[in-house]
Amino acid sequence: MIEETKITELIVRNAVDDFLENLEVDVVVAGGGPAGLTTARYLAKAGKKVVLFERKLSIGGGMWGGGMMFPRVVLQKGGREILDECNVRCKKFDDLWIADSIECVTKMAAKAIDEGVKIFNLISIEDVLIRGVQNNKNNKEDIKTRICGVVINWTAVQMANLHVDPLSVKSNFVVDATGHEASICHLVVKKVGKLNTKTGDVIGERSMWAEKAESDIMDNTKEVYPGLFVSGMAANAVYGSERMGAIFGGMLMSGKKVSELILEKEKEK
Ligand code: 48H
Repeated sequence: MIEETKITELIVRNAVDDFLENLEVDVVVAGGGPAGLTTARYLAKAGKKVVLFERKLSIGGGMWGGGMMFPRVVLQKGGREILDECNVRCKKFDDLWIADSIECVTKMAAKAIDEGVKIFNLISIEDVLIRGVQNNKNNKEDIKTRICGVVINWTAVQMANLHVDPLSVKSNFVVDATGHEASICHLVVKKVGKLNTKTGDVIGERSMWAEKAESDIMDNTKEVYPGLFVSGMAANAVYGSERMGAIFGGMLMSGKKVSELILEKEKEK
């Protein structure tokens, strides 16, 4: 017999259990676009406990739409190799590859989940947790602030503009993979302090120049504030580099790079 209240109980208990299991993690990834999915997948593969929060109903960010709704993305060699690991089929044209954007999102997400990434959709990161930590072990006065988690709420609460207080999740590191918006970096500037950019602020992205944007993104992928890293399009927005259009190799390579930087940082601890 299918009892309606049993369906309800199974859903609520299971979802709450998952939530409670992820209150303290190694890394929180903000945003489930190509950069966030790649970052999270590599970290989980390396054995880290990773949670990804996506504010929309579906993950995939700007990848679904390909280029101007033609469902294809272009990649260079480094990006194609990352897609290969997810069994995405690519066709080669000279030194570029092309892939179906829908196949990319679905297979990248499946691979990330298989590696152990926990994805929560419909949840927006609306603030960060900060703590003062001793910078120099010989000087108790030398304190620096560090990001050590995120403050979350249902996207529906934000959309309805309801006054509902949020909850939080602790982590060793947070990755801003929120795309053009760089929404976590913006809120850090507003509430916490200066980023390590030239102006201390989110500089903002520049007009399209694919070659330069794809090269800059690798330099821009780094720790932007203690405990906070930036990856994907957000990296170029934060550091004032160009946009690249529908070439996605940089997003994937940036996601891979940020995972390596975090793993190095974890070793230093
Ligand atoms: C939870 C959030 C929040 C928040 C935003 O936009 P994305 O696809 O970002 P990337 O960097 O993985 O990929 C960028 C690419 O899609 C793109 O736009 C390119 C290549 N543009 C080039 C050009 O010239 O235009 O994904 C970011 C995700 C989205 O799904 C957002 O919904 C989500 O982050 N997000 N999730 N809490 N505060 N803010």
